[in-house]
Amino acid sequence: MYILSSLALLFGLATASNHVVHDDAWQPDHILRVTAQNYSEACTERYSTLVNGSSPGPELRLKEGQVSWIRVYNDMKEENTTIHWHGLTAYTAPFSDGAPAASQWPIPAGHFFDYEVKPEIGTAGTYFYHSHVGFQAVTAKGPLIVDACNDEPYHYDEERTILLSDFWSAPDDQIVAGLRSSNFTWSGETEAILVNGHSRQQTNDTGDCKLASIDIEPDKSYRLRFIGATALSFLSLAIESHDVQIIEADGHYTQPLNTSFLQIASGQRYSVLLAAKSAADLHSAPRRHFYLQLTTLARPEVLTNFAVLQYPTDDSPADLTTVPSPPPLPVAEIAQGWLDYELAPLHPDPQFPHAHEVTRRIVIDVHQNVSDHVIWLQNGHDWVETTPASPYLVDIYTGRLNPDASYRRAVARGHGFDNITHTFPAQIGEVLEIVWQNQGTVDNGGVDAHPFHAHGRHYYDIGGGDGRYNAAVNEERLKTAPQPVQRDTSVLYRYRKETQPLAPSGWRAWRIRVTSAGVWMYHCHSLQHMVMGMQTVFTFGDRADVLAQSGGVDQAYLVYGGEAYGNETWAPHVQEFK
Ligand SMILES: *[C@@H]1O[C@H](CO)[C@@H](O)[C@H](O)[C@H]1NC(C)=O
Ligand SMILES: *[C@@H]1O[C@H](CO)[C@@H](O)[C@H](O)[C@H]1NC(C)=O
Ligand SMILES: *[C@@H]1O[C@H](CO)[C@@H](O)[C@H](O)[C@H]1NC(C)=O
Ligand SMILES: *[C@@H]1O[C@H](CO)[C@@H](O)[C@H](O)[C@H]1NC(C)=O
Ligand SMILES: *[C@@H]1O[C@H](CO)[C@@H](O)[C@H](O)[C@H]1NC(C)=O
Ligand SMILES: *[C@@H]1O[C@H](CO)[C@@H](O)[C@H](O)[C@H]1NC(C)=O
Ligand SMILES: *[C@@H]1O[C@H](CO)[C@@H](O)[C@H](O)[C@H]1NC(C)=O
Ligand SMILES: *[C@@H]1O[C@H](CO)[C@@H](O)[C@H](O)[C@H]1NC(C)=O
Ligand SMILES: *[C@@H]1O[C@H](CO)[C@@H](O)[C@H](O)[C@H]1NC(C)=O
Ligand SMILES: [Cu+2]
Repeated sequence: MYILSSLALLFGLATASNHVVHDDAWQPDHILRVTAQNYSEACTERYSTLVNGSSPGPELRLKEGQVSWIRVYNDMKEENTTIHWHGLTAYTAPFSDGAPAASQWPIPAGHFFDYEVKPEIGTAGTYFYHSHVGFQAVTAKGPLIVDACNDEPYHYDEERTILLSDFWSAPDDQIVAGLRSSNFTWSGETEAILVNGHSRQQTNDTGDCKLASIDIEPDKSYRLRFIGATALSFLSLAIESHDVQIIEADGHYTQPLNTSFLQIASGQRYSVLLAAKSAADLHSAPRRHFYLQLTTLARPEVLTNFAVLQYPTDDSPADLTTVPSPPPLPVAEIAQGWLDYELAPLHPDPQFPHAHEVTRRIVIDVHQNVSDHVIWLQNGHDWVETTPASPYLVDIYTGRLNPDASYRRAVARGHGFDNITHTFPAQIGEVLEIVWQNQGTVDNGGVDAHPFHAHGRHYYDIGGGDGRYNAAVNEERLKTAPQPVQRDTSVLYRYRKETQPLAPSGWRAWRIRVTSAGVWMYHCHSLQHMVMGMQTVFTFGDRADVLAQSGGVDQAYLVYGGEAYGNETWAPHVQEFK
């Protein structure tokens, strides 16, 4: 490793970063290798994008306050890839958020990229990583756990990670082509709900797929980390004869909240405490395994799948090829607005932005329309990876995108949206209230639920409800509720299956202090909806704010396949920012 002191900086600014060649003498903290290959899940072989050869990929454990370098190899033959560290506020290093066309050029096939990831102090909790390109994240993902540098506030003997995902037998390219086609072809509903990559639909299925088994021991306490890494499914889950206590949502500790079930949407995470049964109680129980039952919510079809919570036994462990029928628990229905105005932060946050601090309210109407193809629109606009010619963050550094001019246009239009750059620009110091307003589809008034996810800093989730958002009414409701929790993904419920075209049918409201300069995607986390345009981009700060944070950057990052991206014969020229 040597320092490139002679490299000319693009903007002649003092820089906070070191210029380093990541050659053979340099070691990343973690390595992830992305491939595309045939892979069997749910008793079916499918051509899938995988991390380290499996789905989910390996669990990463990072420490809060500490920089980790994660090298991601794109070992595919044709496709681009990126990895997004879902839930981490990735503003300590530009280009490391993993959002193609927003914060970085994608990693070309045959290349690799070194991500600089630093979880902030106070963000210990449950996350995941996933590709942000096309439909790859249906399989290309894995758990990411941030460990605390000090004592955790809750105590437990052991922990288990439970990552939930979806399965389609059609490959990614076929699903994307169908969704983007003028001859629209829906992917179909999920064919299986996978628990840590395992699922079996029927006892009589042919193949060696099995139910997932989660081993626990009597008299111990467990932290179960649930990760909603589904592509589409919004799930209800419950464990036979075990109640749990929620202690964490999206990387933030909460006041303990007892519940007999969880609802978890694509992109959300919850940690719960589970007290295992005592040896004495188990002795009188009819069996030593209990089913975890998962049901899809708010979709035209209901799918119920299972996993097993297994206590030690000498004679009769659960047969993991037997699918319980009928389901041991009642099949769940949706609880609209679940935990809204109920979940409380473990410690109230003095930074919570109150109503009188709000500088701008941005209402984003979302609905589906059919033009030359079927699209999801935000205030009349769809956004997909190919919308900008080059990534916005790159354009801010090169001066091609002027967030200031974009901000002035957006404010003049009154929507908060700049229709030239297709961004929602915001200035540092603003306090935004962002309202996602659900509407019936233009053709038949259909309504869907959408898990909206924010990159960058988390927002305060100030609630949700039916109809159209009314700030005064919501403010009254907040007065009797605990302080809102911070989250990175929350559900825009639909409240009904259909209404009149464009009629308001549910809202979700967020507040955020604009502090971290950068380019942050705000989007529905359903992969199908993303492919159909349900994505937006916020830019925080102007060019000077971005440069003040990072210093100048090299050309190496500013072109597709540039010198910051390594390959078989090229050691990447990297800037280490923090
Ligand atoms: C992924 O696989 C590579 C080798 O293919 C290995 O070096 C690396 O440690 C693996 N990553 C994790 C997080 O296990
Ligand atoms: C993957 O499986 C399909 C059919 O299941 C087969 O046609 C194809 O050749 C396989 N691809 C590879 C790379 O093994
Ligand atoms: C990979 O990304 C580049 C830059 O965005 C784009 O031009 C190219 O078409 C992409 N390749 C594929 C196979 O999608
Ligand atoms: C449209 O898609 C359907 C379903 O995949 C297919 O049967 C039909 O042939 C397609 N039509 C055209 C014109 O491509
Ligand atoms: C498998 O079982 C399901 C119901 O559990 C039944 O509908 C189906 O016909 C069975 N398939 C075969 C091949 O026996
Ligand atoms: C929550 O559950 C725990 C453990 O079962 C119990 O001790 C506690 O009293 C419950 N709290 C409430 C508010 O019900
Ligand atoms: C829906 O799409 C049609 C066809 O592109 C267009 O004429 C109409 O204005 C759109 N309506 C809305 C509300 O977006
Ligand atoms: C942008 O919006 C303005 C005002 O709303 C409108 O006059 C203009 O035509 C729009 N431009 C584009 C490219 O959509
Ligand atoms: C590897 O990267 C270097 C530097 O960007 C580039 O000149 C070279 O063409 C790349 N090799 C391949 C095979 O893409
Ligand atoms: Cu959606």
